[in-house]
Amino acid sequence: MPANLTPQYLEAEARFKQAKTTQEKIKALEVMMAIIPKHKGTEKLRGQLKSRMAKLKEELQRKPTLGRAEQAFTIKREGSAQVVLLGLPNSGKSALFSKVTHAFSEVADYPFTTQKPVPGMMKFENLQIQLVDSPPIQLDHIEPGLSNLIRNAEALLLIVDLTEDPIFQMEILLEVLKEMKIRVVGKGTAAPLEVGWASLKALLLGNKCDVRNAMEGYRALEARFRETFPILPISAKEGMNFEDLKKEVYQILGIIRVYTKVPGGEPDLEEPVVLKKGGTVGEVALSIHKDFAAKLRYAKIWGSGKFDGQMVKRDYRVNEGDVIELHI
Ligand SMILES: Nc1nc2c(ncn2[C@@H]2O[C@H](COP(=O)(O)OP(=O)(O)OP(=O)(O)O)[C@@H](O)[C@H]2O)c(=O)[nH]1
Ligand SMILES: [Mg+2]
Repeated sequence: MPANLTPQYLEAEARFKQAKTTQEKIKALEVMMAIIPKHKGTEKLRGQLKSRMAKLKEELQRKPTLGRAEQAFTIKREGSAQVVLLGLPNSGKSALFSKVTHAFSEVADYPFTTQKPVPGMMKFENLQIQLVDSPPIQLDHIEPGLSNLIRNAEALLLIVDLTEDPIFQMEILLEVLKEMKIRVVGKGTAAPLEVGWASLKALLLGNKCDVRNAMEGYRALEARFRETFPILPISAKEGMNFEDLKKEVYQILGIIRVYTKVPGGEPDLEEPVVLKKGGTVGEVALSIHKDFAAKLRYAKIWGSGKFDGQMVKRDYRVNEGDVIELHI
């Protein structure tokens, strides 16, 4: 007997696949279990969902046995995305972090100042993006927990000091990431991953561009990496290029913002619904409430449609800035 899964179910399943943390997986699975059609054809699948849920809950129970060091490296995601700052000692990670987030992380002229990850929020237009400052990368020692911290994030900022052989620093960063089985993707899309590997988008930042001769380092860095990474020169100290930095971070995250409104009302442009590029009307509804997604009949759309207020179905792919009126 065919399962005849509904689009709502498939959306919830897509969420499940995208979920990164155990908690997120449980949440998505709950939705799947609630809306899966209950008939003979889905019996086996329902059984599988149930045992998957049991395993996830068990996993959650087990979590507190993580080592202390690893616990310190577990940062709860807040805002629209989590972005981790990585770099060698003294490259200026904490200086940048403190300036853009206004959260506190000690800055000092000696290396290994930062010993634990520190979260803070960076405002970009109407979004809050979480940045995580991290301890420095070294060739001979990888902090336990760092790999997980990175894998749970959406993107990386690779920070190099332009006054200290930036190409060499970047090579070390890439080497250490490779050891952790983390592939960084700058420009373009990468080939499929091998089992056990993770892939993250990354932006390369050449810091301390306020220092004399730093731009020489930048030009060398650019010549070497411009084909593979988006690169920006910045000065954490002087706040140079911060606007471009925020825009680039938004770009590499691959997310879009849409706005919902009620019939006859105005959209709240301060409260975007954030989706992955390619997200659908159905996903917009799901992000509001699972019942909403289940009952959705159609939507009206302003922005990317052929005309204002055009009627679209749940599988319609929304675009950045669209205003959507959901009808149930
Ligand atoms: N001139 C200049 N100095 C900077 C800049 N950013 C950071 N610094 C200096 O570089 C030193 C290291 O800065 P931190 O922000 O502590 O570097 P970090 O990468 O967090 O260092 P660790 O925590 O040890 O890994 C400090 O003396 C900062 O004042 C910059 O843009 N320009
Ligand atoms: Mg630091």
